[in-house]
Amino acid sequence: MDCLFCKIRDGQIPSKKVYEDDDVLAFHDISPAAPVHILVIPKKHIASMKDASGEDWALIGSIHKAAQHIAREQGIEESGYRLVNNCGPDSGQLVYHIHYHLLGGKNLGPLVA
Ligand code: D5M
Repeated sequence: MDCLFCKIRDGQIPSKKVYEDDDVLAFHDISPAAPVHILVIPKKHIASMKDASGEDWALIGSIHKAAQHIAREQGIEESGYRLVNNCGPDSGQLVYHIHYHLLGGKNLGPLVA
């Protein structure tokens, strides 16, 4: 399977890791849209949110838990942050391995300008 984030998970492509546990990995986005821009992914390959089912929902919870932890470590817990998942073409999803964008470190403004 030719998946960019599986290759990052497997260390075949370098990344700046900020968090890892048995189920979840997080690393800096290569093209940051905010002072803090971290991608939080399940280690399991799930292409998109529309493909999640069954035991995957526990993984989604683990991603949110990891994001809370990372936000605290990054010092953006009090100022606030945004946790975004893109699903499918209209969302602009580019990498088909579920990921959440953790964005913060500035006032992000309204979601849709
Ligand atoms: O977001 C996919 C995100 O993945 C986008 O913000 C760029 C990021 N990206 C692409 N390649 C890399 C590497 N190699 N390291 C880190 N981040 C990367 P989407 O929601 O699919 O549009």
